[in-house]
Amino acid sequence: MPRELEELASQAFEELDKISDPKELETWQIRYLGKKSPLMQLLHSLATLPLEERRITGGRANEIKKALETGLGKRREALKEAQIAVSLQRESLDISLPGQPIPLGRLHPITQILKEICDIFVGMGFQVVEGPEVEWDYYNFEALNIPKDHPARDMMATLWIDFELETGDREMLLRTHTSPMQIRVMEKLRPPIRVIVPGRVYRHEATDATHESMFHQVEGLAVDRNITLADLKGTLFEFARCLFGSERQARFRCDYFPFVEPGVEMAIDCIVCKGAGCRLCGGSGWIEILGAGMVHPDVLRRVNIDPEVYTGFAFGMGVERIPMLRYGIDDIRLFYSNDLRFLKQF
Ligand code: FA5
Repeated sequence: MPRELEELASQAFEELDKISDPKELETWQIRYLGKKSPLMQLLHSLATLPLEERRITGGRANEIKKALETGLGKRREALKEAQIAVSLQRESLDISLPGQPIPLGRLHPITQILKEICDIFVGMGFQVVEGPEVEWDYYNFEALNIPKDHPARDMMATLWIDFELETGDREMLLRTHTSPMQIRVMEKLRPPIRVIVPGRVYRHEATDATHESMFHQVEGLAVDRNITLADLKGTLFEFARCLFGSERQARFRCDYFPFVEPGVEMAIDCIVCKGAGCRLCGGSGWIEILGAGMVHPDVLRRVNIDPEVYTGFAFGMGVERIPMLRYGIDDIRLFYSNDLRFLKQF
């Protein structure tokens, strides 16, 4: 038996020296030190041996078992260290390499211009408020002197919300302009009022180079004693100067909106053709950016503001047309076509 034991031990050590993989080491452990291994079987059967043989064989078997266990521990440690060395080698970090650039997002050009517009008016003492995009017919039309069947409703093709009142009236819509906020603000605040309202508006119309079905407006409203058309003109011309610089031309012309009297439109000379006429300005040399006027006395009365005491001006500008004018962008649809090559320029 001792001879077989010695042979088993030398075979085990020989194999152990060659092991280079943790899985193989496990197999080795089962084979030589596992419950069913010859060595363990021998140790279990010692009791059946005669005393003297038991002493000699048992002593040597235990020595071999200990030596195998020590060898296993050492091999396991060596394999672990080798593994760490390999992964350190693989994951080595070259701190002299240049860093990976993190791609930075940016604000949409319309968000940027909205912020700029608001900053200019805040600098003039206006307060920024926001309102709902889903609006009642009353605020979008009725309270602004546009009753049902009024021809001015045709000026803004409306997207109605499929929602029926018990009366059968379809009275909810996507606001066609930011002017309903004039009423909402005057219902809440008493003069002096100076607010601007940035936000999205929707129209059911065919798109072209200067028209979108969803676009942005900024409404402005000032109500106080002694406000005149000169205040409106001064405010808007100063705004145009801040935004476009003093070399650009601004033009005021008469226009009609049922909720102002008198009504005007303001246009800026076309940056692309410098007034000669092109696709962007539809050949006129000018691009209309806003409608405006003095708040109609009937509108003031509707919100219990006495038009004999107070007057006000209001304006509503198309936001997309401003970066178009500034950068010579000749198609409004570029803003919403999600083309990063276009958007990344701003
Ligand atoms: C109005 O929306 C009025 N609420 C403006 C107003 C406010 C007048 C207060 C008086 C007092 P208008 O429909 O003209 O008016 O639109 C105002 C501006 O929005 C236009 O000058 C134009 O710059 C822009 N705009 C109008 N329709 C579109 C469209 N489909 N796409 C992009 N911009 C548009």
